Amino acid sequence: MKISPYQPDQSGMAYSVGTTLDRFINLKQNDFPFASGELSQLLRDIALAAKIVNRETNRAGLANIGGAFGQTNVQGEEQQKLDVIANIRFMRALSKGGEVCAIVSEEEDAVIDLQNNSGKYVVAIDPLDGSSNIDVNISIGTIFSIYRRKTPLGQPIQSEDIMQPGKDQVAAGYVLYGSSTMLVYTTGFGVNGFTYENSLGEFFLSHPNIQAPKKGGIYSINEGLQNEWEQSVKNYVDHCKDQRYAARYIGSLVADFHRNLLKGGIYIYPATTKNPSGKLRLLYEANALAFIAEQAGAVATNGQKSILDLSPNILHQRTPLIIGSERMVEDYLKITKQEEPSYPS
Ligand code: AFP
Repeated sequence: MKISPYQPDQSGMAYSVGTTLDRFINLKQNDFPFASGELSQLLRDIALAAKIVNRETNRAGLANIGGAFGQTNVQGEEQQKLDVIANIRFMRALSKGGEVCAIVSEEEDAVIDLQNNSGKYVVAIDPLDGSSNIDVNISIGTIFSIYRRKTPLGQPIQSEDIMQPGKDQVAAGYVLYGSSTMLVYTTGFGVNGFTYENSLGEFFLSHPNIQAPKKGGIYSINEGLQNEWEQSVKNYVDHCKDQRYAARYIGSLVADFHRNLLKGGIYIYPATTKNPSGKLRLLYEANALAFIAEQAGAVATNGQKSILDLSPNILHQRTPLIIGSERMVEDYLKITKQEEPSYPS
């Protein structure tokens, strides 16, 4: 009888394409001999909730769960039914495991204190971003940031546990419910993307060690708001046109960001007359994407400072966001700094 030894896949072994998310998380945890496994469990909990939201999203057209819920959230935005469902799913997943002490959600007015003083982590989450796109079958996403609490375990949470700058994130990620569903995350050691295989119910590593192109050919901004921008932003957009960059804007932050991260590009949501501090939320939108961007070699700024250096003052704080390929953001800063800020009257 002929016996031949098994030849394992030599393509990077442990982290090769096709590794399941669970296995990847376990292998990464082994890199830290004193890791307790709580962050790993938290990431698994988030992945499970993402699978459930993915299922609900796919059924939205059939099951009458598209459309408005009939209430507005704390931002004054109309809540979609799936916003509410996604919020419930993530709240449940984050509260069951015991790793989390508090949650900040786009859909909740106040911080949710889980009354779990032994929980090490605080999570800030936008459970379903871009939800006004659900009814028209366009990609939507979930965005999350994870922080280690600052106050000692065993004590009630304090505002310093919640209001942390983005540079203190221990992990961040997003789920893109698109033509396929992807989970992309970082724990501060590079960015990895996992694609969901519906029939197997698993996320598999599909985009190891994502590196953003240093320069790209896409600019993403809501040009319908041009009359509300500062002159300096208009000058940059004119520069994009001079360069013949392609204009691409979905109106789902996760989808716009993901495309630009992989292909190279710049996403801009500037201050406008209606939203002088920008529209996007610092704690559960900008910070997570900025952490991922920087880990992938891209850049994120509010036009003055790095997003990750901003200290939040209020829970649902907004910020201008300019994020994307390094050289494009550099050009943005060069061009916009030549102008004094002045809103058109
Ligand atoms: P919704 O979740 O209310 O659809 O908000 C989406 C969002 O926060 C972000 O995903 C988009 O990039 C941005 O708003 C689009 O805003 P404009 O419609 O003002 O361009």
